[in-house]
Amino acid sequence: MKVNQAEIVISAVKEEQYPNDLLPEIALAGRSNVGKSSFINKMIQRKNLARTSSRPGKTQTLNFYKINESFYFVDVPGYGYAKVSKKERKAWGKMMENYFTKRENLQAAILVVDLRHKPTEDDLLMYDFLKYYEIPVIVIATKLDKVPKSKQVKHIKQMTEELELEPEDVIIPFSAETGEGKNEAWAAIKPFIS
Ligand SMILES: Nc1nc2c(ncn2[C@@H]2O[C@H](COP(=O)(O)OP(=O)(O)OP(=O)(O)O)[C@@H](O)[C@H]2O)c(=O)[nH]1
Ligand SMILES: [Mg+2]
Repeated sequence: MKVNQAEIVISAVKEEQYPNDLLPEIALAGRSNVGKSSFINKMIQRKNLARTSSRPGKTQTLNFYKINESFYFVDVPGYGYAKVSKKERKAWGKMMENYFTKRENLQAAILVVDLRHKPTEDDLLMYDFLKYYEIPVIVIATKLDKVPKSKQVKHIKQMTEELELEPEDVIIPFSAETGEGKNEAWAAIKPFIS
Protein backbone atom coordinates (compact mmCIF):
# COMPACT_ATOMS: atom_id res chain seq x y z
CA MET A 1 0.00 0.00 0.00
CA LYS A 2 1.24 3.46 -0.86
CA VAL A 3 0.94 5.98 1.95
CA ASN A 4 0.59 9.51 0.60
CA GLN A 5 -0.58 11.19 3.73
CA ALA A 6 -0.15 10.64 7.45
CA GLU A 7 -0.80 13.03 10.29
CA ILE A 8 -1.43 12.93 14.00
CA VAL A 9 -4.98 14.08 14.61
CA ILE A 10 -5.12 13.88 18.40
CA SER A 11 -3.38 12.53 21.48
CA ALA A 12 -6.45 11.63 23.48
CA VAL A 13 -6.78 10.95 27.19
CA LYS A 14 -10.53 10.64 27.19
CA GLU A 15 -13.34 9.45 24.99
CA GLU A 16 -14.72 12.89 24.16
CA GLN A 17 -11.46 13.61 22.34
CA TYR A 18 -11.56 10.62 19.99
CA PRO A 19 -12.05 11.61 16.33
CA ASN A 20 -15.65 11.58 15.17
CA ASP A 21 -15.26 11.13 11.43
CA LEU A 22 -16.21 7.42 11.53
CA LEU A 23 -13.13 6.13 9.71
CA PRO A 24 -12.02 2.56 10.49
CA GLU A 25 -9.43 2.24 13.24
CA ILE A 26 -6.62 -0.29 13.68
CA ALA A 27 -5.26 -0.19 17.21
CA LEU A 28 -1.84 -1.32 18.37
CA ALA A 29 -1.39 -3.34 21.54
CA GLY A 30 1.69 -4.77 23.21
CA ARG A 31 4.26 -4.62 25.93
CA SER A 32 5.94 -1.32 26.63
CA ASN A 33 9.03 -0.85 24.45
CA VAL A 34 8.20 -3.81 22.20
CA GLY A 35 8.07 -1.64 19.07
CA LYS A 36 4.46 -0.49 18.52
CA SER A 37 5.33 3.06 17.51
CA SER A 38 8.25 1.82 15.38
CA PHE A 39 5.82 -0.50 13.58
CA ILE A 40 3.57 2.43 12.65
CA ASN A 41 6.51 4.52 11.45
CA LYS A 42 7.85 1.72 9.26
CA MET A 43 4.44 1.00 7.76
CA ILE A 44 3.91 4.63 6.76
CA GLN A 45 7.56 5.34 5.91
CA ARG A 46 7.93 8.20 8.35
CA LYS A 47 10.97 8.18 10.59
CA ASN A 48 9.44 9.54 13.73
CA LEU A 49 5.80 10.53 13.29
CA ALA A 50 4.87 8.12 16.07
CA ARG A 51 7.34 8.98 18.78
CA THR A 52 9.61 6.12 19.81
CA SER A 53 12.16 5.70 22.55
CA SER A 54 14.60 3.15 23.90
CA ARG A 55 13.10 4.01 27.29
CA PRO A 56 9.84 2.17 27.98
CA GLY A 57 6.70 4.17 28.61
CA LYS A 58 7.13 6.68 25.79
CA THR A 59 3.57 6.56 24.55
CA GLN A 60 1.16 7.73 27.29
CA THR A 61 -1.98 8.66 25.41
CA LEU A 62 -4.16 7.20 22.66
CA ASN A 63 -2.58 8.71 19.56
CA PHE A 64 -4.74 8.75 16.44
CA TYR A 65 -2.77 8.82 13.17
CA LYS A 66 -4.88 9.45 10.11
CA ILE A 67 -3.55 7.64 7.05
CA ASN A 68 -4.46 8.52 3.43
CA GLU A 69 -7.63 10.17 4.73
CA SER A 70 -9.07 6.67 4.93
CA PHE A 71 -8.25 5.02 8.26
CA TYR A 72 -6.49 5.49 11.60
CA PHE A 73 -3.64 3.73 13.31
CA VAL A 74 -4.25 4.17 17.03
CA ASP A 75 -1.03 3.97 19.03
CA VAL A 76 -1.51 3.10 22.68
CA PRO A 77 0.68 3.01 25.77
CA GLY A 78 2.26 -0.38 26.36
CA TYR A 79 1.76 -2.68 29.33
CA GLY A 80 4.16 -4.43 31.65
CA TYR A 81 6.45 -1.54 32.46
CA ALA A 82 7.52 -2.05 36.06
CA LYS A 83 8.13 1.58 36.98
CA VAL A 84 4.50 2.54 36.81
CA SER A 85 2.53 3.36 39.93
CA LYS A 86 -0.60 1.47 40.83
CA LYS A 87 -2.62 4.60 40.17
CA GLU A 88 -1.17 4.95 36.67
CA ARG A 89 -1.80 1.26 35.96
CA LYS A 90 -5.41 1.70 36.95
CA ALA A 91 -5.83 4.74 34.71
CA TRP A 92 -4.19 2.81 31.86
CA GLY A 93 -6.53 -0.14 32.37
CA LYS A 94 -9.56 2.06 32.37
CA MET A 95 -8.58 3.92 29.22
CA MET A 96 -7.70 0.70 27.36
CA GLU A 97 -10.77 -1.22 28.46
CA ASN A 98 -12.99 1.68 27.50
CA TYR A 99 -11.43 2.02 24.06
CA PHE A 100 -11.18 -1.69 23.17
CA THR A 101 -14.62 -2.69 24.44
CA LYS A 102 -16.71 0.28 23.33
CA ARG A 103 -15.18 1.80 20.23
CA GLU A 104 -17.34 1.01 17.23
CA ASN A 105 -14.77 2.30 14.72
CA LEU A 106 -12.26 -0.29 15.92
CA GLN A 107 -11.91 -2.94 13.20
CA ALA A 108 -8.88 -4.94 14.33
CA ALA A 109 -6.03 -4.97 16.81
CA ILE A 110 -2.38 -5.41 16.00
CA LEU A 111 -0.77 -7.26 18.87
CA VAL A 112 2.96 -6.61 18.74
CA VAL A 113 5.15 -9.25 20.39
CA ASP A 114 8.92 -9.68 20.57
CA LEU A 115 10.01 -12.60 18.39
CA ARG A 116 13.19 -13.05 20.43
CA HIS A 117 11.31 -14.09 23.55
CA LYS A 118 8.37 -16.16 24.70
CA PRO A 119 5.16 -14.17 25.08
CA THR A 120 4.82 -12.64 28.54
CA GLU A 121 1.95 -13.33 30.89
CA ASP A 122 0.56 -9.90 29.91
CA ASP A 123 0.81 -10.80 26.18
CA LEU A 124 -1.33 -13.88 26.84
CA LEU A 125 -3.85 -11.83 28.82
CA MET A 126 -4.03 -9.18 26.09
CA TYR A 127 -4.56 -11.79 23.38
CA ASP A 128 -7.29 -13.50 25.40
CA PHE A 129 -8.93 -10.15 26.15
CA LEU A 130 -9.08 -9.27 22.44
CA LYS A 131 -10.49 -12.69 21.55
CA TYR A 132 -13.07 -12.44 24.33
CA TYR A 133 -14.35 -9.16 22.87
CA GLU A 134 -14.26 -10.69 19.37
CA ILE A 135 -11.80 -8.15 18.06
CA PRO A 136 -9.86 -9.56 15.09
CA VAL A 137 -6.18 -9.89 15.96
CA ILE A 138 -3.14 -9.55 13.72
CA VAL A 139 -0.01 -10.64 15.57
CA ILE A 140 3.15 -8.82 14.56
CA ALA A 141 6.23 -10.68 15.76
CA THR A 142 8.75 -7.89 15.65
CA LYS A 143 12.54 -7.53 15.97
CA LEU A 144 12.98 -10.28 13.38
CA ASP A 145 16.35 -8.70 12.60
CA LYS A 146 17.54 -9.74 16.06
CA VAL A 147 16.72 -13.43 15.58
CA PRO A 148 19.27 -15.55 13.68
CA LYS A 149 17.92 -16.81 10.36
CA SER A 150 18.30 -20.43 11.47
CA LYS A 151 15.97 -19.85 14.44
CA GLN A 152 13.24 -17.69 12.89
CA VAL A 153 10.88 -20.52 11.89
CA LYS A 154 11.21 -22.14 15.31
CA HIS A 155 10.47 -18.88 17.12
CA ILE A 156 7.36 -18.24 15.04
CA LYS A 157 6.13 -21.75 15.73
CA GLN A 158 6.72 -21.33 19.47
CA MET A 159 4.98 -17.96 19.55
CA THR A 160 1.97 -19.42 17.70
CA GLU A 161 1.75 -22.32 20.15
CA GLU A 162 2.23 -20.34 23.32
CA LEU A 163 -0.29 -17.67 22.44
CA GLU A 164 -2.61 -20.52 21.38
CA LEU A 165 -3.46 -18.57 18.25
CA GLU A 166 -6.82 -19.37 16.72
CA PRO A 167 -6.77 -20.46 13.06
CA GLU A 168 -8.39 -17.17 11.99
CA ASP A 169 -5.53 -15.09 13.39
CA VAL A 170 -2.40 -14.36 11.42
CA ILE A 171 1.12 -14.00 12.75
CA ILE A 172 3.61 -12.02 10.72
CA PRO A 173 7.37 -11.88 11.29
CA PHE A 174 8.37 -8.23 11.06
CA SER A 175 11.31 -5.89 11.46
CA ALA A 176 11.06 -2.15 11.83
CA GLU A 177 14.79 -2.06 11.07
CA THR A 178 14.75 -3.85 7.71
CA GLY A 179 11.10 -3.50 6.70
CA GLU A 180 10.70 -7.27 6.38
CA GLY A 181 7.06 -8.29 6.76
CA LYS A 182 5.73 -4.92 5.71
CA ASN A 183 3.86 -6.11 2.61
CA GLU A 184 2.41 -9.05 4.52
CA ALA A 185 1.26 -6.69 7.28
CA TRP A 186 -0.47 -4.40 4.78
CA ALA A 187 -2.15 -7.43 3.20
CA ALA A 188 -3.47 -8.48 6.63
CA ILE A 189 -4.71 -4.98 7.47
CA LYS A 190 -6.34 -4.27 4.12
CA PRO A 191 -9.61 -6.17 4.61
CA PHE A 192 -10.28 -4.14 7.76
CA ILE A 193 -9.81 -0.71 6.23
CA SER A 194 -11.62 -1.04 2.92
N1 LIG B 1 16.32 -4.06 16.21
C1 LIG B 1 15.06 -3.62 16.27
N2 LIG B 1 14.72 -2.66 17.15
C2 LIG B 1 13.42 -2.25 17.19
C3 LIG B 1 12.44 -2.78 16.32
N3 LIG B 1 11.26 -2.19 16.60
C4 LIG B 1 11.51 -1.31 17.62
N4 LIG B 1 12.80 -1.34 17.97
C5 LIG B 1 13.44 -0.54 19.05
O1 LIG B 1 12.75 -0.80 20.27
C6 LIG B 1 12.67 0.39 21.07
C7 LIG B 1 11.22 0.68 21.46
O2 LIG B 1 10.48 0.99 20.31
P1 LIG B 1 9.08 1.81 20.38
O3 LIG B 1 8.52 1.75 18.99
O4 LIG B 1 9.28 3.14 21.00
O5 LIG B 1 8.25 0.88 21.37
P2 LIG B 1 6.73 1.08 21.89
O6 LIG B 1 6.12 -0.29 21.88
O7 LIG B 1 6.04 2.12 21.10
O8 LIG B 1 6.98 1.55 23.40
P3 LIG B 1 6.01 2.38 24.39
O9 LIG B 1 5.50 3.57 23.66
O10 LIG B 1 6.91 2.69 25.54
O11 LIG B 1 4.91 1.43 24.80
C8 LIG B 1 13.33 1.50 20.24
O12 LIG B 1 14.66 1.64 20.66
C9 LIG B 1 13.26 0.96 18.82
O13 LIG B 1 14.29 1.45 17.99
C10 LIG B 1 12.85 -3.79 15.37
O14 LIG B 1 12.08 -4.33 14.54
N5 LIG B 1 14.18 -4.17 15.39
MG1 LIG C 1 5.13 3.84 21.69
